[in-house]
Amino acid sequence: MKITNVKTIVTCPGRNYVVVKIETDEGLSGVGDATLNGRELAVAEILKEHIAPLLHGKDPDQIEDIWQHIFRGSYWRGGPVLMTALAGIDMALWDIKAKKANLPLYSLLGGKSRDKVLCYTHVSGRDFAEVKENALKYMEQGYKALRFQVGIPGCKGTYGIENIDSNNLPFVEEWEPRPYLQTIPKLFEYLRAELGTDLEMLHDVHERLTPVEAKILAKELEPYQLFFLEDPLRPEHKESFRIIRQGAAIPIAMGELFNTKWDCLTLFEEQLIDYIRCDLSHIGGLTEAKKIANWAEVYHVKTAWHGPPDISPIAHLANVHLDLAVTNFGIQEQCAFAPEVRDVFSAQPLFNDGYLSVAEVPGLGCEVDEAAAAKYPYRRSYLPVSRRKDGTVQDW
Ligand code: EZ4
Ligand code: CO
Repeated sequence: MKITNVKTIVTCPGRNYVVVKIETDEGLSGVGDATLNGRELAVAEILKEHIAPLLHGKDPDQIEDIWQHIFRGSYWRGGPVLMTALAGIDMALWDIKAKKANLPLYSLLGGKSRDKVLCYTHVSGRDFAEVKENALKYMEQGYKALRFQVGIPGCKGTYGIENIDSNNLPFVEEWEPRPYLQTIPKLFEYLRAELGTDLEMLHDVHERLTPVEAKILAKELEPYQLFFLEDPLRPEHKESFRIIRQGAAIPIAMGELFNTKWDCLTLFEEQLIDYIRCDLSHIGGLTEAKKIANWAEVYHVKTAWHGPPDISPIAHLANVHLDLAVTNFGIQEQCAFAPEVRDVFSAQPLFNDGYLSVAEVPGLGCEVDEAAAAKYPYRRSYLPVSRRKDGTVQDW
């Protein structure tokens, strides 16, 4: 089999997505997700101009070789733009391989280790009561795990609380650590009292704290037994996680801003985290994520792959195929998509009573309707920017 065409499809059914479609001389094709929120056209251009020409005539069976060729063979390596482009190629190649074998993708990744995968979704609110009301709706749908964010008094546009996308320029949020650190432990005290002890509860710090602030928060959250505390620190200095680890008995999750397996090195080897939550679309796809999952197993680290609405159903399906296969699966982040997404993408993971699964069909299980995709043209969009009250740029 030979690759005859590598298409890049940019579409905006509710929000922007970048799809890679690889076609072959045998008529089989595969799709991958190459969406990088707020950097969509940079990825599309690297795919069209620099990567697609390398693949024509190649055997799509040779995924590892193609992966290494794009990653190392071109000398310049890594970073979110290149690794997202590589992820799109990688997923599309796995899709072709599984379709050719006439097997669901999870089968090629080792086969099912479980029947279904525990998932969580995002719950937020302007105040504690609104968070609780929203949580009850999800619990009625069967959710057994929920991630909680809440409005912080005196701050503006706090993460997870309101629609912060702008088509023109980034929305500027205002954030301060003191009210945040005072509010979050009280939120979980309230939620445990109101919602009980069975529900798994999670919280995303979104890289906003300093190591000692994170240690204080982790310690104060101990009594509420969170499933995990997500992304407490910026991703650059991994040794900082030692400070949190030594200070609190609370599971720590990290990884959505990582771009290669080497980002996991210190965190794994020093056992500084409990859940690795890389984004399959930003870390070079299934090939790299499978290696990370297998390596994590050695250190008792479980998986919790990133699953936000700003990556497409293709990446969400890739998540669940890998979740079904690896032995050290932890939990899967899951989100509702805009209704228009169904016009373009034929499938999403199947939700039932708090768990996800995939349809028993060959490949990843998703086709992309190119004519429908063309009806939703790209719209420029930015992630928000967060600033302290004095104007200093702060991690969002
Ligand atoms: O803010 O994917 O855990 N999920 C997250 C996400 C990220 C977005 C950034 O594009 O932190 O909602
Ligand atoms: Co997150």
